[in-house]
Order: sequence, then structure tokens, then C-alpha cells
Amino acid sequence: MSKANIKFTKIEAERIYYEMLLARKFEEKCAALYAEGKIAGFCHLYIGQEAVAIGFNHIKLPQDTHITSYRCHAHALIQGKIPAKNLMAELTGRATGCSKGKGGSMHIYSKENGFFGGNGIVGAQIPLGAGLAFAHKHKKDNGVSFSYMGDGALPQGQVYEAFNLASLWKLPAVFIVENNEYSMGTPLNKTHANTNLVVRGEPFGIPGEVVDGMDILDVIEKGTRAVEHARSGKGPYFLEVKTYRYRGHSMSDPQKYRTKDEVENIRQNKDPIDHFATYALSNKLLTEEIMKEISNRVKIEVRESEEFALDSKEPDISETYTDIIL
Ligand SMILES: Cc1ncc(C[n+]2csc(CCOP(=O)(O)OP(=O)(O)O)c2C)c(N)n1
Ligand SMILES: [Mg+2]
Repeated sequence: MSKANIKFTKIEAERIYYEMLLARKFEEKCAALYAEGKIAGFCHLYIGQEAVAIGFNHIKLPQDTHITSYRCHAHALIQGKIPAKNLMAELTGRATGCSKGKGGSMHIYSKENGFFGGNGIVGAQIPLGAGLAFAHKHKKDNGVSFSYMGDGALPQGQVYEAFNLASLWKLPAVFIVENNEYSMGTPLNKTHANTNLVVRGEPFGIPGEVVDGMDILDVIEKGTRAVEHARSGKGPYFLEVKTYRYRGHSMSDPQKYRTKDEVENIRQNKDPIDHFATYALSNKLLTEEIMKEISNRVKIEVRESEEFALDSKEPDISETYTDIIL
């Protein structure tokens, strides 16, 4: 399938625009609530990377599974189908949160929708993702496991152990590197001897492709190829998705490692939501009027998520030792 062959229905285009905007506006609200002290602890924003999670959501089947790092809010909202109000309640530490207010930003799951987190340890989700792929194969449910990682996970040994077994056992796995050019404040060329990440699956016989992660059409085109490969029993596929985060690593990052111009240039010229909006408008899939209506709907949903969260109680002290293995 080439990009020119991707055809969206108007309903699909509206859904994609809604999902990208919801992920962005939800997190802009998170940043505001963090500044007010209403969200505490770690909070890693995905703003700028929306075409990745939303693009893969477009090509998944209901039985597929997803697992990612701590930069997980968009994945949780869209792939995990966690309602914005329960996600916001989690981030603000309320009992109505999706992890009962005890997990916070990095510990968000929706097993019923195939979303396995939210993992705080860099790279640790990749062996788990291979395990999910093993489960799909074992259960013969025709599902595919999507494992997302940052560029900073790729120097990790456990990632290659997972690649090896996934390829050896021909597991239905798609390994997706969200290469946003930095791990915390360290640029790619200071952590990788070879910054051409796409070749990392090759020693294990895993085919790889580079994807423009600021262009959801490219994500969908190459993602579809990867998923078809994995689902048809040919084993894993590797995608290096080139993307960019506009915000700091977490909330206390002064961003001294890059210039404001660098961020502004990408925001102005490569923003994934603007890119999709321009495509959808010129292909008559969206109108200015429909975009306005979607934007209003998202604003209301985000406002209601804040109200719901802040009106909810904190977990009772009796919950301290529940939901943990002692
Ligand atoms: C095993 C381990 N080492 C170090 C850390 C601290 N740490 C948290 S995030 C991070 C950078 C990861 O960057 P990357 O994988 O590129 O993901 P991004 O934050 O860019 O999405 C580090 C080193 C950790 N959480 N786990
Ligand atoms: Mg990174």
C-alpha cells in the first residue's frame, strides 16, 4: 500500500482528528494542573508525538495488545480506551482514577482493552511485549502485540534478548521505537554508536523501516505493512518512527540541551495535527465547521475530566495495602 492509496472515510478522518486533539488538549490541561500543584510526581507528556499512538490505533484489531513506557497518556486514552475523566482522576491521585489513584502517571492499565501500561523502567516493557506476542501465538487469537519504546531503550540488553526470542519463535510482534531524538536531556548521538536505529532488528532477521512519525499517513502505511507481516505468521517487524516531543522530558526539565528555535521550528512546520488537518481539508474529509465542532467537543471532555477529578475524593487510608503483592 502506498500513501496515495490510503483512503479514509469521513467518519475515520473525524475520529482520527478527534483522537489527536483529545490527546493534545488533555495533556495541555495536565501541564496546567501540574503547574497549579494538582498533579504531583512524575508526568511525561506526549505532546508532538500524537501521530504515532493514534496512527497505530487506526490499524489495530480489537484482540491486539499494546505496551509502552511511562510516556503513556495518549496510548492509555486511545488504545486503552480509558475515559479522560478516570485518567485525569488517576493523575490527580483520586480514588476514582483508573488505578484507584494509587498508580499515577506511569502506572495506567486497561487489560480489558489490551493496554498493558505504562512502565517506568526504561526498556522493561519490551520483554513483556514479546510475552504478550507469545500469548497471542499460544492462544491462536490472531492478535498482534505492539511494543513501543523510546530511543533511550535501544541500548538495553534485555531489548535484544526479546528480539532474539521473538524472531526465533516467529512471534506476532511489532516493535516500535518512538525516536524523539532525546533520552531525558541526552541527544541520540551521545548514547548510540550508530544512530541509524532502523538496523537494530537485522541481526535477528527482523525487517525494519523508517517512518515519519509526524505524518500519520506514513505511520498508517508502514504500520499496516508491519502488522500484516506479524499477523500472517512471518514473525516480528521493527519500525523506527521519527518523532519529536515539544515539552520537556518530565515536568521539571529546564531543556538546556536544545534551543527554543529547534522546538518552534518543528511545531510550526511539522506538527502532526496540523499536517493531518491540512490533508483532510484538502481531500474534503473534514470541513472547518466539523473541525470546530470536534474542537468544542474535546474542550468539554477535557474540562469535565478536570471537574470530575477535582471533585473526587483521595483514596481512603485503608487502601494503602490493597492491590499490592506483599
Ligand atoms: C532502567 C532505567 N534506567 C534509567 C531510568 C531513568 N530514565 C527515565 S526516562 C529515561 C530516558 C529514556 O529516554 P527514551 O527511551 O528516549 O524515552 P523518551 O523519554 O524520549 O520517551 C531515563 C534514562 C529508568 N527509568 N529506567
Ligand atoms: Mg527519546
